[in-house]
Amino acid sequence: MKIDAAREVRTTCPYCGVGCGVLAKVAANGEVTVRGDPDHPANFGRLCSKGSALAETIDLDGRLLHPEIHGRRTDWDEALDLVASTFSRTIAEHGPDAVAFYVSGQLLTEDYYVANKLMKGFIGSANIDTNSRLCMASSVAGHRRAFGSDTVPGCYDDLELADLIVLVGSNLAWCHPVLYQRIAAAREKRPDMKVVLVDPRRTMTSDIADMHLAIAPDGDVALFTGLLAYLGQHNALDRTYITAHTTGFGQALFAASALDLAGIAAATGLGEDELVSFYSLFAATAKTVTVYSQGVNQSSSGTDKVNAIINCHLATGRVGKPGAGPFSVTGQPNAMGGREVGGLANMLAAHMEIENPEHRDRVQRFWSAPTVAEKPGLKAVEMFRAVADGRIKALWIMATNPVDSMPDADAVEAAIKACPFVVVSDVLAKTDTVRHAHVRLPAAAWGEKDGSVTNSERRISRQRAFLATPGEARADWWIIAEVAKRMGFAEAFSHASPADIFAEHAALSAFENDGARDFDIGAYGGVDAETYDALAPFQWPALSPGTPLWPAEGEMAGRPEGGAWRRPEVKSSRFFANGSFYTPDGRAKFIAIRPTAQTRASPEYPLVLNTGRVRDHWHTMTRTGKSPRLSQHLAEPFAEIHPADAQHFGIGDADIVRVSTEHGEVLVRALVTARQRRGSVFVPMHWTDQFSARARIDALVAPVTDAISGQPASKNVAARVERFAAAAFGFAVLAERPASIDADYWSLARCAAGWRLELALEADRDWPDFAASLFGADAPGETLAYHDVAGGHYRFARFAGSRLTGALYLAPSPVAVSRGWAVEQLSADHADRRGRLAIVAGRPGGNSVDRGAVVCSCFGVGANQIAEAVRGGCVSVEAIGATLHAGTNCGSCRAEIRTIIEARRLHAAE
Ligand SMILES: Nc1nc2c(c(=O)[nH]1)N[C@H]1C(S)=C(S)[C@@H](COP(=O)(O)OP(=O)(O)OC[C@H]3O[C@@H](n4cnc5c(=O)[nH]c(N)nc54)[C@H](O)[C@@H]3O)O[C@H]1N2
Ligand SMILES: Nc1nc2c(c(=O)[nH]1)N[C@H]1C(S)=C(S)[C@@H](COP(=O)(O)OP(=O)(O)OC[C@H]3O[C@@H](n4cnc5c(=O)[nH]c(N)nc54)[C@H](O)[C@@H]3O)O[C@H]1N2
Ligand code: SF4
Ligand SMILES: [Mo]
Repeated sequence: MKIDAAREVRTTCPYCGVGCGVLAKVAANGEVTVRGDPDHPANFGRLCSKGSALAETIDLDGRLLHPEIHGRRTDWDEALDLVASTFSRTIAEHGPDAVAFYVSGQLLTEDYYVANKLMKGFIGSANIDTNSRLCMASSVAGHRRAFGSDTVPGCYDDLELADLIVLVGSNLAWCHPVLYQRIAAAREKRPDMKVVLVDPRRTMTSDIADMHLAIAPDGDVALFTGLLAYLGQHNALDRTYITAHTTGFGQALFAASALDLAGIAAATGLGEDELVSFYSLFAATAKTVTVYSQGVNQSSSGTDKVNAIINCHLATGRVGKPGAGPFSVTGQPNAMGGREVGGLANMLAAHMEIENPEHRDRVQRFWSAPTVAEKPGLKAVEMFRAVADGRIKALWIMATNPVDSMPDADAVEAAIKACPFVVVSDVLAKTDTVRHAHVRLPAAAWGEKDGSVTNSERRISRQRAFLATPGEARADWWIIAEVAKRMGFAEAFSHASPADIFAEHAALSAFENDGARDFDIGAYGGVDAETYDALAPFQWPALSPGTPLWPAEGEMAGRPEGGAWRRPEVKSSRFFANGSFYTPDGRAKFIAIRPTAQTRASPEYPLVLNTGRVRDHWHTMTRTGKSPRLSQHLAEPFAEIHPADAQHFGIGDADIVRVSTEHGEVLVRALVTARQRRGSVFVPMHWTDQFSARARIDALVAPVTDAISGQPASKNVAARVERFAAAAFGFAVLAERPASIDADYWSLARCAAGWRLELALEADRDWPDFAASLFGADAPGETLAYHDVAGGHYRFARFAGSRLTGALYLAPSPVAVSRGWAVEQLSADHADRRGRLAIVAGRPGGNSVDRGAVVCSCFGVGANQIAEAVRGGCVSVEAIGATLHAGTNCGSCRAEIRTIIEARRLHAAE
């Protein structure tokens, strides 16, 4: 496609489900800049730290640029022929269920649509599942149980209109930062607005919370069944609504009342007074939105958690009203789009059901397909089990990294290795998954591809290319369609462009719909290329012209308030405002759920392992790991542990610890903090074999799933933590990435002029040898070394001309060298030889101040600098911003700045 370099291209951020609009521009010299799109209704110009750093992640370093078969470069024809013929042969010999696709919420809707069409309509199996199984499956199942459809009723405006926002298992400040900022801004305008946070950890999101309930792991079902019982006991029900619009209330209330308040307190680990304050606040506040995310979904009781929450909203009639409703916020940029096309193994396209013969028939006719899958396919965890035991013989993985992100990840890796035929489409040449592929297909990356994505509030936005596609990379939809053609389905996969595919997808959504299905974007059925190109963000539904604007009562189940989607002046739509739902009787269903307590800890594994995200990294770091800015916020994998537990297990801050479960172990840095709940340990999901010696946390996660949704319980695994007895600790900076690192613990992070490396070793080594292996034995340059054999200290620096190419510090205890200072030495000029000794000494020379751990990634401001400014009289986030700029660009670090200010204040008051 032709790229106009001078123009700013309107596109969408490829990270989280907030779906922020981005303006991207390529300057004449090729330099790319991005800024928030002021006109996009998700972000109105704001971007978080990850969105702001997008330009740093689009270089071609590490990109897969050519198709490969068994590691050998080949051309597209050979690669596509091999994929098509192997899939066809496997299907002919073993049936359609012997093949599978494992896809991703990071595919664009058009890619996803084609993949699903090929598997369900033409191969005739439903063995296509997606990483959304690990992410949104419990919400999908909960919505379908309650509403009869997978519908998110509300919109972002509701977060600004609410008087109470309950955040359950959501670290919004770090994971949906722009929504967090919208809430923070609304709260500043309306200080009466209340926020409650339900999370075992006191995350940065607690910065806007009036109440933090540090709930016991998986205590949520008890918390919300307890709330339903409380609403019943305190006359806080909307009886008119319950009678007119719902079924099953009696049984739900009865089941919920199984425990009294003391029982709920025991099951949630919360005080009765805390429970009553939360319950009475909820009861008294009509405009309440409950936002929930992975602390809810990723649980063996995930679907029940979702329905326990929805039950409370139905009982108070708080669904689909301005400022009120349950709100499942989606993680990936196109988690919602994937649900629309039916990318989950148990769904059909366009929100139709695989178990429904009428739906199957309709989809088959629409596609003119030879067949259609007749039963749900294997869900992710089952799918990889089937790969392991040989039932699945050909597997195609697209835009996801299961060797790192699936539970029981070592078993998943072994299954992939043993599978006779594995195809991976990815943008990178080397990930923990790509390395096992027989066929590697180079996909076009963000910035190069065209299509659409749907965000958490059902808003469809275009992603538009602003960069030329490098090498032989191709869009995912093209790759899939080419394979389909070679499998003999040319006619059905003759789409010429994403616009063509979108037009078909939109037409299917309206096909024989007549108000029976929530997902309807018939307004765009058969859309032409020009209209598609200019498509402004819009929310679904968007009905075809001619569909009645004002539905007759009972006819248009669940359609948004007053036909809002057709009135241009109404910017946001809500479902279910009229109280009718997509169930057969049009009523929402209460689900009877009994409160339960869930403990997994055992004497052998006395702690609960909780896993999740950090502010500046995205999943398996394939993109954020390229950005020096984003890599300095948290540069190492860590285990967050409460001080009392740390003491009990003999662990000091900055020790290396071994976290283990029945399934595996990792080595990570200990981060001792009272923000953690006692009895729990939190390890982020981001670090892979590409960035650390042994930190793939999913190797530790049990493949336990929710019985209804099949979603893994990634946040509650019985675990043990022990101090790793290191004989030596090390730190290094390197201009080039080392070819290999031979150490028990290592962690590598990108920095401005190279890499920084943390090390720990169980036994001493020959340190000069070690330095040679790290920096290359034959690399040219002058070296300086200092070796205190008795004291166990070793320091080494290498220079090429006036540049430092590497420095290494080893000691028997954690190395105290300033990281910020050492990193800066890689870009400094060292022509003056007298200064070089300071590098080996490892001390900041003279008057340079160590800025400490980086808090503000946009301006590179560290914790020590902020603390210093607080001492100097800056006592508000605004004052820090005025002095240091910190927190004044994307604002993602404002909560952390406030924490530093408060810690200093407390310190001063002591
Ligand atoms: N920076 C960043 N942002 C992201 C992503 C990223 O990788 N990095 N990924 C995106 C994706 S795909 C997703 S799905 C979202 C996820 O967004 P979130 O769900 O907000 O993120 P997590 O860190 O996975 O988990 C949220 C919280 O659940 C808590 N939790 C654990 N167990 C329980 C429990 O039993 N009950 C309750 N109530 N809480 C519990 C954890 O302590 C954690 O703080 O983030 C999206 N945004
Ligand atoms: N323990 C634990 N495990 C978890 C979670 C947790 O909280 N705890 N969270 C789960 C959740 S919610 C999620 S969403 C998953 C995420 O887990 P994954 O999906 O495995 O993680 P990513 O790093 O996003 O992987 C995306 C891959 O797609 C590639 N890619 C990027 N763009 C494109 C493209 O346009 N086309 C193609 N073909 N490839 C592309 C990237 O290089 C990368 O290899 O992890 C899940 N796993
Ligand atoms: S909040 Fe941040 S990561 Fe999410 S879409 Fe917006 S800019 Fe991207
Ligand atoms: Mo996710």
